[in-house]
Amino acid sequence: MSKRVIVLGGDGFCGWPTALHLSEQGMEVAILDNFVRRQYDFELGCESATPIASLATRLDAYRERSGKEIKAYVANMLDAERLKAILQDFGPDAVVHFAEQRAAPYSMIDRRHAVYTQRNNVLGTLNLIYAIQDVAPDCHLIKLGTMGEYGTPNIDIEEGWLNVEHNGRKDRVLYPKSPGSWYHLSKVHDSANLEFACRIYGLRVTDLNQGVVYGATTPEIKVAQDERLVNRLDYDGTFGTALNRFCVQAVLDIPLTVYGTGKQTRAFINIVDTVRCIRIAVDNPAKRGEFRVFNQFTEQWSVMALAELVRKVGRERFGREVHIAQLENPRIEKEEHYYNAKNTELPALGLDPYLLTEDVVHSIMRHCLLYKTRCDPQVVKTGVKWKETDNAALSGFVARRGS
Ligand code: NAD
Ligand code: USQ
Repeated sequence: MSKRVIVLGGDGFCGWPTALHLSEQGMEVAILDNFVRRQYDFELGCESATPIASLATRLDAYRERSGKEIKAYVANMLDAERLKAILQDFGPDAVVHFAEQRAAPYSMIDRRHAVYTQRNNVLGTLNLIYAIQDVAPDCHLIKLGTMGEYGTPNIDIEEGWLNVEHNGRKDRVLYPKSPGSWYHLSKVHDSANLEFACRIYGLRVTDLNQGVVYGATTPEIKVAQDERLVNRLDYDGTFGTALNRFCVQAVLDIPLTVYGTGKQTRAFINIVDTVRCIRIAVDNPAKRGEFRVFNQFTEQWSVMALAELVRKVGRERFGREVHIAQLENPRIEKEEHYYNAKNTELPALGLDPYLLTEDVVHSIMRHCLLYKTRCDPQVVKTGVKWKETDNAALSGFVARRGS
């Protein structure tokens, strides 16, 4: 019997390629999404660099190409009754939960966006805990957390838990968290709620603390060569993330937007490995009552080292002179810090990391070049400053008119 997996947030950047990958692996897959990610683009006046088809068109295209069906449920995680009915209808062995507002800058725009983010993420996950407990108590919840939950502590980052000795006594406690945005905090709250649900209801949960994801294409999308399956690629100042933004900036001949010194170090993972990690988690469920945490990243990079890599590939492979702009950092974050995070659990279960090389940057930049004429240089600017409590009033249309 093939496993039944529902991908919550399956219309998004990580969710769509994950749904395709799991289906190609022979699993019965369904997607739940309310398309709010597409709505944020309307709000911010930007859109994916790639032309993303509607979910209905994506699923038709996939059916035509593979002969396989992915079921779609249009629903909001905040609608607890509908969420429960969907889980009852589909009967999942595993739930993969991507369905949250995921941009740190978006959560820092103003009070309204902070409240929206925490409400959407924390209450959505709480509804899910209850739905699973009510109608699918044995199913495995695979929840996307983030490496940013830990912040940048001056000690090694463990995988979710920390063994401590205090006043002569020992215990195993959840690793202390010090995140850097209201968004990252929403993930911390989720993790605490999920650990509680495992203890009280005996849920089985894998919390995947994922690093920054780069790239856009996975083998399932590439092989099909059908533009209706293309994944989204965000490059704007609110939802765009470091390396993908730099690749788009390089092809647009805009200086790369390194914030501050660029010595900030983060954990990174290619989208190709994101989908593999999810499959590994599905194939190796947590035990009943277990709150299991994996750090889902493959390598650590400083922001400046990424920019230097893009500059080198731009010059040597594309003959482009790529400039690096060191901008005043709009965020409040340490720019020089210790960073050493563990990531041994997923490789121990079989992850063979697909690492970042000049060839990988070359292929991302080639992908960006295909869609260069769709990209708006204005959208690259960042408008959200951590210290301002009302970015919306300051800059009007946040993403487009920032400094
Ligand atoms: P995304 O915004 O592209 O996708 C999230 C999807 O969830 C969207 O399609 C959105 O419409 C949907 N969604 C949001 N709230 C919903 C709700 N209330 N009801 C139904 N659907 C809802 O984000 P992504 O980049 O694919 O990230 C997926 C998950 O992975 C997020 O939880 C994010 O925090 C986490 N993550 C992402 C990255 C990254 O670099 N992209 C890194 C680490 C962790
Ligand atoms: N940065 C720049 N220039 C840019 C964009 C970012 O220097 O143009 C810097 C930021 O200041 C930060 C680092 O790059 O130090 C990472 O920022 P990011 O925007 O690439 O990623 P982040 O805000 O951390 O969020 C992204 C995803 C989020 C996920 C997180 C994983 O949007 O969903 O949770 O990566 S992690 O960073 O491990 O928490």
